[in-house]
Order: sequence, then structure tokens, then C-alpha cells
Amino acid sequence: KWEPLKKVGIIGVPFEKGQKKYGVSVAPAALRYAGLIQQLSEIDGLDVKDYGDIETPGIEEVKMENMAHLAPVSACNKKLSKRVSEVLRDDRVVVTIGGDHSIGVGTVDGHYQVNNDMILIWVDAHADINTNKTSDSGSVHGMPVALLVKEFCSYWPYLPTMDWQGTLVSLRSVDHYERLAIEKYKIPTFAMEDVEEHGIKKSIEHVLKKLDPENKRPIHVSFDIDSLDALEAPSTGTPVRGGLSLREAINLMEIIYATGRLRAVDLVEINPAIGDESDRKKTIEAGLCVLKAALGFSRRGTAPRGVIDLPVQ
Ligand code: HAR
Ligand code: MN
Ligand code: MN
Repeated sequence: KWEPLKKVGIIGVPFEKGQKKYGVSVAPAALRYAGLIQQLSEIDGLDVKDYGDIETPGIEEVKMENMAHLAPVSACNKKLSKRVSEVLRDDRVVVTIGGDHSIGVGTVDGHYQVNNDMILIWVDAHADINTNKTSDSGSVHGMPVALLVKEFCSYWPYLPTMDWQGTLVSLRSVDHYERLAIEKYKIPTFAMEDVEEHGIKKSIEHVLKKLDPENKRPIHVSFDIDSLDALEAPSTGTPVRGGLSLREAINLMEIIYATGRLRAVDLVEINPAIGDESDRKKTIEAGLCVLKAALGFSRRGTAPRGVIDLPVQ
């Protein structure tokens, strides 16, 4: 019987070389400044440990066709993967704060090292399943899913192989070759049309049932803030309208939390340098709400621990 783990470990990854805009590397500091650790610590019974930031300065660039900053991306992910495994071995749910989504390679790899039966739920406006042969941007944050899928090995020069099982949720901006890849390899997806058809609750229940009919596998959620509607989370590098409401994202996380099997959450692509003060505040608050929902915060409220009556005069 699975119970939610009441211990969490936070990793910050101030990394932005997986895309071209300045600012996404500031997100871990911005979230900490906004009260990340304190707000999580206020969740009933939750023990929060901060494992600090992953930094890999001074990595020498190597040239790779249509794949920018491959060497720094690899170095960062290698270090991150080890840290993620370490946090999981400490029996904590690992929460990784990006950074851009190229860091999803390291978080999933690190998780896979510890739980090779894990399932992955990639919540994103984009499919992030380009290779350097199909990408229009050459940015690695559009490629992590393709880097994680075993079937894609032959499309890359060399890669660790993973017997990956996962699904993409909240899609609404999929490139032509990405669509082809999804169809060719039958990657399960829940695009916004599907969320529309079933509602978020049924959609997530379908996802969980499909990936893990016996309810026994650890869950990894890689949450790109741009899965939210651009009105809900404007401070991000590639916003797309028509996305999830914050309420839907909270509900998604609550449902996954309730399984008791959530072991890793990534929160990526918040860019505090984009937009004005109100955009920034909205986006960071949305990120915090999503994380809190993933870690057991109850919108109903919780009575104080061990107290059974109101104080008297
Ligand atoms: N599909 C486009 C590309 O490959 C855009 C993807 C980038 N945006 C993200 N990823 N935030 O989720 O470049
Ligand atoms: Mn993404
Ligand atoms: Mn995205």
C-alpha cells in the first residue's frame, strides 16, 4: 500500500543554455525568495530539506550540428542526475526547480537509476520531442523527451538507453516532425482536445491507468509552466494561449499526490525576466501553487496538528 512520502528534497538548477532567452536561470532564486521552502514547510507534516543548486560553470563548448550548448547541457544533467538519485535514496520526494526544460534529461535519468519502473508524465504545451535533425530552433529544451526515449537511440550519435514509459499532457504546440514521432512510436499523449473531452480529472486517471494499470509504479511529473495558459503564467519563454487553468493544474497534481506514488516533480521554464512585475508575480505564484498541490497541500485547509479544541478566553 502506497502512502505519500512526507519528506521532500529541493534541488535548484539555475540553467538556461537549453534555450536562447536570458532569465530562466533566475527562477530558483526567485522561487526561494518568494518563500518556496517556507510555504512547503507549512504543509501539514511535511519535512523539507534544501539540497542547494546544481552549478557547472566553465564547461568548454563542443560543436554539434543544430544542438546548441550540448557540452554545458550534458555536464549539468550529469551532475543533476546524481543529485536526484541521492535525494531519492534519502527517501525524499525530489523537487527540481529549473532552469529550462533541458534539465528534464537529468531529473528523469536520476530517477530512473533509482526506480527503473518509474513512469513519466510530461506536462507541457510542447512535445519536446525534437531531435537535432528535426528541430527548427536547435535549442535542447525542445529535445529532452527524444533524448529520453529508447526507441530514438538511432537518431542520436550516442545516448544512454532507458526503457522509458511515459505520456505527454496538455499539448497544443506540436511541430510537424514531433507529431510524426509521436505517431510512429505511439507515444501516449493527452493534447488539450483530450483534456477538453474528458476534463482534467478523467484525463489524468486515464493516463495513470494506461501507464500503470496495477497502481504500483513510482511517478515522475515534469511540469513545464507553459502547460498553463499564457494568461495564468505569462513569464515564460514560449507561452501558448489556450492552456490549462491553474485550477486544472492544481487538480492534476492533487490527483497524482493522492496516489501516494509521486516521487519526483520538476518545475521548469519560469522566466522572471519576461513581462512586468504583475506577470512575474502571477507566474511564480502559479508555480508555487502547483508544487504545493503536488506535495499534499489541501485547499480545504488542515486543522492544527494535535489540537482538538478552540482556545478559550
Ligand atoms: N518545439 C519548439 C522547439 O523545438 C519549441 C519548444 C520549446 N519550448 C519549450 N519547451 N518551452 O517545452 O524549439
Ligand atoms: Mn518543455
Ligand atoms: Mn513548453
